[in-house]
Amino acid sequence: MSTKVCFLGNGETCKTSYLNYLTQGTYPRVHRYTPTLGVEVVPVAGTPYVIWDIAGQERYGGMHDGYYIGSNRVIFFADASNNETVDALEKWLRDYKRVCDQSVSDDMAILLTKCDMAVEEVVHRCKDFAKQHKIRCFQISLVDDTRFRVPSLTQIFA
Ligand SMILES: Nc1nc2c(ncn2[C@@H]2O[C@H](COP(=O)(O)OP(=O)(O)O)[C@@H](O)[C@H]2O)c(=O)[nH]1
Ligand SMILES: [Mg+2]
Repeated sequence: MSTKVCFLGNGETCKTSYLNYLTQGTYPRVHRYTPTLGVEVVPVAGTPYVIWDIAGQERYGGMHDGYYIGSNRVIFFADASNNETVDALEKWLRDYKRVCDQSVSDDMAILLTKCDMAVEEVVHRCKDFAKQHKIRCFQISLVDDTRFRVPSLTQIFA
């Protein structure tokens, strides 16, 4: 049995970068952004996890709800330098729960990305959100992963 994991969050919050890090061990090329179109479904070798990397932009996101069906886990992404992406977590959580109404907070995690350029206030607001909803929050950076450790999916959903 495989475990479906949805990646949700605004555009440029490192969903695809984290996917590539997990599956290929590659680091993002900063200043190079390629938006995901629709959804990419990628298994993580040696684990039961299959990632559904879903486009964050409304203009490519015609059928978000459809992508959530049958999801077992979810990771919400926000950018530690961008308040808007933290504000949007509320919407992403609501969207997801509308479809996956049995989900519990253990099935969910927040990755607060780009901590190499974190703004303190943004980090605080994200932590508050996580606490309020009892969702675990990990602060990561894919360009400085010695300072901000990047967990594997197994570590996230331990
Ligand atoms: N500063 C910083 N930039 C990052 C980091 N990880 C990824 N990026 C950049 O941020 C953008 C994220 O893009 P992407 O992963 O495609 O975001 P997605 O739209 O959520 O899939 C890219 O331009 C990356 O080069 C990071 O840890 N720190
Ligand atoms: Mg993407």
